[in-house]
Amino acid sequence: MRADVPDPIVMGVVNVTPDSFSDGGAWLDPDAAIAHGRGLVREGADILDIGGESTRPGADPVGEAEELRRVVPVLEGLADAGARLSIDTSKAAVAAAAIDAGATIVNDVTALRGDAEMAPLVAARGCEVCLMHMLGEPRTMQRDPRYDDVVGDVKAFLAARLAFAVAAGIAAERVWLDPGIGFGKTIDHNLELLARLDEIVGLGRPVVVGTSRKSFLGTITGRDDAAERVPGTIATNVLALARGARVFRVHDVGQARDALLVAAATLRGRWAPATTTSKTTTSRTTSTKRTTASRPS
Ligand code: HH2
Repeated sequence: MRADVPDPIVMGVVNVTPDSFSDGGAWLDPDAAIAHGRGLVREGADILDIGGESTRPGADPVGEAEELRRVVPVLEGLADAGARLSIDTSKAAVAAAAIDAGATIVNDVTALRGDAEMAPLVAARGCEVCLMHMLGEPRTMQRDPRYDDVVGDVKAFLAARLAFAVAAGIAAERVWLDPGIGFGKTIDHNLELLARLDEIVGLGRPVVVGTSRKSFLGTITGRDDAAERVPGTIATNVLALARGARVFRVHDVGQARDALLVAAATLRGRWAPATTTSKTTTSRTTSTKRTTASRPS
């Protein structure tokens, strides 16, 4: 098989939260979060996705002032880190402050449904926006989720949200789409979405996948400790790449990046050597940085 595979884009997760499912509390201190983000860039992150509110199943919402207090110093501290910055929020005021601090991507897990000011903000500021599918809301989303056909339903939802964004003045070229793995989905739903991801890719926009360390991987492999779910994460990333996904949201950047580069080279039947630039401090592997653009069209 030889395929025209675009360069995978690695989005490293920086959770500035006390309660994220896999690393809650680890980076709540701004200096620790900034050091972590810089480490992810050394590991090869093209984008850093900074979030101040957990969306894990059952998570309680966070107030705007607290979310701002968590993320703004971290964004400011990472503005010169060497990666594009993404803000993981559904609040327009948080997104606006993040854009002022250097973010150029808004990752909205409500797909512009959570705050009526979000679509006009993204349109006016000209940033990229990731629109994610979620059934229900984080507090209740894992209570017996049901679909007619999960892939058809998620695809129709994303098409409708893309149309909404465009009608609100957001250029279609700036919209990324995400099936929302784990957001109101059973294990079977997640696997079906990954197996048929090419149907979501068929919408013609860059597809983001966020499987990293998620609980369905732990259930399949018997790994209760989220940090031990990296091989499972990588398996899903490589399969998603083969089905056309473009952006990979991961906690373990160096390992995912290496797997994606080798998988992309294999699918293409050609490769280019990456340049070793530094050793990472966070995962003890040799880190390299590519020079590819991280702005999909
Ligand atoms: N998953 C999480 C958060 N944000 N954004 C997108 N676009 N896609 C995802 O799959 C996605 C996301 C959940 O992961 P994490 O941030 O590690 O956990 P928490 O929400 O508990 O902070």
